[in-house]
Amino acid sequence: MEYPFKVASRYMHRAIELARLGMSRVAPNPMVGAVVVYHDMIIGEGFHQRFGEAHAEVNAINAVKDKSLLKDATIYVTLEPCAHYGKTPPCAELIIKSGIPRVVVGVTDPFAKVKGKGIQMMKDAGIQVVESFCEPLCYQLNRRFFTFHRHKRPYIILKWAQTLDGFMDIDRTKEYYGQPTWITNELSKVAVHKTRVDEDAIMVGTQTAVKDNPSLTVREWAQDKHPLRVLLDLNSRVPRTQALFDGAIPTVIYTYTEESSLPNTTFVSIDKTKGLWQQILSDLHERNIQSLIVEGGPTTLQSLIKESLWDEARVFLGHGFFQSGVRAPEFPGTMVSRDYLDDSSLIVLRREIDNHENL
Ligand code: AOF
Ligand code: ZN
Repeated sequence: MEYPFKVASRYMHRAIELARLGMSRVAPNPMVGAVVVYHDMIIGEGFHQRFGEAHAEVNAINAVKDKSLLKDATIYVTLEPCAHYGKTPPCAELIIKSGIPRVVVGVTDPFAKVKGKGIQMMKDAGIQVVESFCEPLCYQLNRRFFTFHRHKRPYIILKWAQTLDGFMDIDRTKEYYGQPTWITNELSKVAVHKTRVDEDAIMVGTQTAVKDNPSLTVREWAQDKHPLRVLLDLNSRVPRTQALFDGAIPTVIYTYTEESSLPNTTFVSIDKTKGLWQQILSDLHERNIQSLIVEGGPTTLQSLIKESLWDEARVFLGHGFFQSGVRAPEFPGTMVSRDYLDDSSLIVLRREIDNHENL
């Protein structure tokens, strides 16, 4: 069906803007926005505001003062209206009952209980449904949620800092262990901690745990939750004295060997004969982890890049040169943004940006 794209896309963009207002309050639900339009006028707006509370469509329809206008209105929703009785009744049913004759949907809901059923319910009731409208934008809005449901794994964000000449670290001898090498600046540090607040889990490999002794907690940004800490220590080479074993926050450790339990720390045995990442990522999926930041080191990052198991890379680019040391990965994807942080910058790369169906 032809659709008046220019005008209509403005309403979908507004719905996306509204959806974003739910950021960090709705997880593990997606961010969703809705706009009700009557003869090119917005007569109601809403978004999913908090996990467990009303869905976007409910708030948008409730906001319409003169309900008699609904019988000639269009509702724009960033995500397919739901078809299931969850914490709230189905939105598709609400739309049908409201008498709205036209629905413009951004993207189909990948959640097994919905997945096309909401759209079908509305079509069966005689509603005109426009599907996949501004789909790439609506997909990007909830890329963590989509990756989690479609691919049964968390959305993977690679993060590293490198010098202008492409090094992540100097060649450190043992006496320099325990202190991360300084590449960027204070502002970058704040940005890293902000990133941690937004994601569900954060992982490092053996070498980083040994050399840097990271605690992987959020310290430079106000937080009410810390991401789950994940350590990849297959051959149990990280000393128990390192910060990751302090039990301060929940921690998962993947290892080939059987391990005793420690407070707040879960050891998960990896089967050497099966795919490593497959086991780790499905275990994280079972733990309801929708997004994972991988903060190094080079071996862990390269391994994920080689397997194409990543979605986004955030590279903090410092202002100096090391001239020798540990090489950073080549930029693996397409650059989508660059933010300047004093004399450093944050470069964001994506593995796939256009054809999201194949992600
Ligand atoms: C919508 N509109 O605004 C949102 C939807 O536990 P519940 O009942 O809140 O349902 C959560 C699921 O509903 C969530 O996983 C996703 O599939 C869908 N979210 N659907 O029609 C909304 N937030
Ligand atoms: Zn709903």
